[in-house]
Amino acid sequence: MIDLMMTDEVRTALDEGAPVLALESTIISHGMPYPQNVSMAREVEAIVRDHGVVPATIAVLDGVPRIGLDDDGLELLGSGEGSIRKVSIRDLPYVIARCEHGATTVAATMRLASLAGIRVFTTGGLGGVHRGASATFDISADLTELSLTAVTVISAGVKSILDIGLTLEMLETLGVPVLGYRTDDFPAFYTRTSGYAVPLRVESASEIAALMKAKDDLGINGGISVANPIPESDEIGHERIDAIIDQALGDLDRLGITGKDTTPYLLGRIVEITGGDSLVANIALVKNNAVLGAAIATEFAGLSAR
Ligand code: PSU
Ligand code: MN
Repeated sequence: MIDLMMTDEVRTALDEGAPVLALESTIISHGMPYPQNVSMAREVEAIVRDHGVVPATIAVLDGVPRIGLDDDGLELLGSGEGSIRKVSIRDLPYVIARCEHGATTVAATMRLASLAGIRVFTTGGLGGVHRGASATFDISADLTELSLTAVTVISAGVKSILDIGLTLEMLETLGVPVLGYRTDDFPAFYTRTSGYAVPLRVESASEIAALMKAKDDLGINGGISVANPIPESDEIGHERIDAIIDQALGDLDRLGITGKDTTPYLLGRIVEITGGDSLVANIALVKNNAVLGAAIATEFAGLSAR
């Protein structure tokens, strides 16, 4: 088994069966500008602690998978963009073997969380099927990982830089429960609605924990996607964000950017075009997801203790 380096706080909580919530690091290194990314990471950890749950931000530093980071670790991830590789599943063995730093995507964070024994994980947005994927085959490994690894991932849905309809179809094919938290409409990150119906609606964290347990008891592999809409007060309207996303996608095409650089480029470009408004929304929805993630981790720890 690979050696994982855990903070004392995380190790103690896991030993005691106390709730732990995993947090991802690509969102820090490649999803937001410095220094807002580092303050976001610190604030999210504080929110999780305020809810009585131990936060475990996950990344690879000097080739060592880290489960829980100290302040210096967060600062390094946030400020060292060029030297920090974006690490999805396929990249994990590479950065570990080469003793490099890596910021983990949803897929890679899920896998490391699961190896550590953590079952609940909060992020901003999920990767998915990119627009035009019928030609490019660009489908995030986040989706395949959700079919394999038993971690519940709380996100604000899927950005319309992706093909939301195809992403939902793919999740159905992969057997992944997609739960809308108090919503009938699948959220689209900056907006509370996408126009696509949410496959399964839930009302509470305890309902989600019960569903996790039922899935375990059935022996069904894989994770769960919980879609939690951005708070109304932080939403960016459809009229505005749709046009901006189209503009950013046009710029992407013109520059010929493809593959793993696609999502980081689009996120950065959207921040530029909105004059920072998209960043404010992004930070708000991550905090909102952390609150729900902490509640689910608490409920699931309660069920497991019985
Ligand atoms: N969506 C966001 N912010 C992000 C990402 C997605 O709103 O930071 C990141 C996540 O780490 C996600 C990854 O796992 O992008 C997906 O990248 P790719 O499509 O290359 O798999
Ligand atoms: Mn991709």
